[in-house]
Amino acid sequence: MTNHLFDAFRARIPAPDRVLMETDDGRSISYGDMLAWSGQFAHALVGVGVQPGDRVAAQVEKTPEAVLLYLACLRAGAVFLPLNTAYTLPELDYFFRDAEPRLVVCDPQKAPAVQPLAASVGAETLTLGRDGRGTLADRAAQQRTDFQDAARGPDDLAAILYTSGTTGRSKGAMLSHENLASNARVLTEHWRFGADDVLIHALPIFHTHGLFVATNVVLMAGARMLFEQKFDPGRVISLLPRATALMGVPTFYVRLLQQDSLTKDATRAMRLFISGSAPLLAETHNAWRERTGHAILERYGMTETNMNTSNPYDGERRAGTVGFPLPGVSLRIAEPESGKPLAQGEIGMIEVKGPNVFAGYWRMPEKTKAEFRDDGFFITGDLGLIDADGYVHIVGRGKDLIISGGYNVYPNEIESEIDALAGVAESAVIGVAHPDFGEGVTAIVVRKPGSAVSAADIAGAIAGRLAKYKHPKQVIFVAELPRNTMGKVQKNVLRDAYKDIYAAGKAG
Ligand code: MLC
Ligand code: AMP
Repeated sequence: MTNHLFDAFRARIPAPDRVLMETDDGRSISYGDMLAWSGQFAHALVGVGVQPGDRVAAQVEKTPEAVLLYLACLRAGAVFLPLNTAYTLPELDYFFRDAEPRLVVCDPQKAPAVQPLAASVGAETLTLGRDGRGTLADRAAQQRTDFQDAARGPDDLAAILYTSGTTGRSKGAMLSHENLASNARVLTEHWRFGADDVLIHALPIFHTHGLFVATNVVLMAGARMLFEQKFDPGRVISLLPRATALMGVPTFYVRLLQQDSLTKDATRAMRLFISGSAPLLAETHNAWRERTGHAILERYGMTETNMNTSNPYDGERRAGTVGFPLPGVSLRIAEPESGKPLAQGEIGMIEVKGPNVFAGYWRMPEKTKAEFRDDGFFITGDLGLIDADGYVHIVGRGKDLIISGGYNVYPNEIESEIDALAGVAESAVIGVAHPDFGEGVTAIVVRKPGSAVSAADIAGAIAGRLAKYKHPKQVIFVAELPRNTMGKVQKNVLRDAYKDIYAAGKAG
């Protein structure tokens, strides 16, 4: 029997005693440990009734055990559903109702609050803590290490990752074994990862970047990762002499550049710095090259598509561009409304097709249909152009999305919460250039006549309802919102009016 993705990882294991992960608290986990322990975790999943196709939702801290849980899901044929640790209970409740998991794994401290939500959709709850301990780990420890992997083909689901919706509800992007396997294989080859590579892994593992780009590439290469629970610039610099590669969001590079200890000498052992998830400013790219002698390799992807483009390994890594379509990925620029392909150099909608592109949104056939063209191209919502040398440039977003420190924030979700307050007439949430997070979530609010609703009232109302990274960094009160002749709020006018509020040195 074959298990499409896990077999691919298994085939790349260099030797059982080779190290897969070294943690910041001094643990070392070998490939042999990974095989044995993921087998134990898989037995534990089956033991609570998880069957192939069942969803396993996990809101857990970053630990080696969390990676074992992901691998155990693959091996048991379950669909892994990782959730941002910042999500609040109302957010979790939505995901549980929508995905109907068989099992929910959460932090022991959160279990009393999470368990009733899980039970309401018929899910079992097990725990896994920051120290890698909990009821899931306890059960796993009692299991056999050999596990007969469930048969899973290329089109079977491996994971569901939720992306916030432009309007209304979050959508679960369904990713198949082949979506993940094909992308990991292509990236491993394109970026020349091999068994001697050591990746500094400081990203969270509940989104595409940290889980599928970083972890899957390491597994596909039989490489090693220095597995950091959290991004700490000083620590990352201290690890550079022992590593060969780093993957990060632009905020990582901005913060690393603030460290005096970032020097050419400190990066001498490194062969590759990769950035993605949000635009890397040309200014950051240039400062990095000047300081370290390395050109950051920028790539472009999204939850629904995995990675679409990458700057070249050999050849010019062009600042402000995301490089070329990856092997096997077709990319075109089309007129947003009609989908008519545009000529080279023209700005339009970026559309992609390939084995990397997801299988659709979970239980949303209409939404899925609306985001694909008839010939199978996925409409990314990103606006771009292809220059004369073939480099793809992202020039904006058709979708109303803010990216803060690599996390996506949809204004609609925050506006709904603010507008629900008694003293608020209306609001517009925008992204404003921010020196650290790239964009800062900013709320522009109109009070109802006579209302004295304050920024603190708004913060208080959102706390506990929305994940912290979605909270406005500033709230600005205005008499009215600018509108066009159609009555639509002109967010571009607002973005322009407030473009300097986070300029270096200012509050926020
Ligand atoms: C934390 N905070 C954020 C934030 N991260 N606010 C806005 N945006 C963010 N990204 C909040 C904290 O809750 C805290 O609030 C305050 O900001 C300062 O926290 P911090 O200590 O400075 O933040 P830190 O924990 O260091 O986190 C920053 C970060 C992190 C950049 C390291 O956000 C991060 O790891 N980002 C990576 C996201 C990622 O992996 N994206 C990939 C998505 S996949 P307070 O009020 O308590 O002070 C994808 C596809 C693709 O996009 O192409 O890859
Ligand atoms: P997510 O839905 O979290 O996967 O975020 C995907 C979005 O992040 C894409 O649609 C882009 O808007 C953005 N993105 C990812 N990588 C880059 C990049 N290198 N440059 C600009 N935007 C990017």
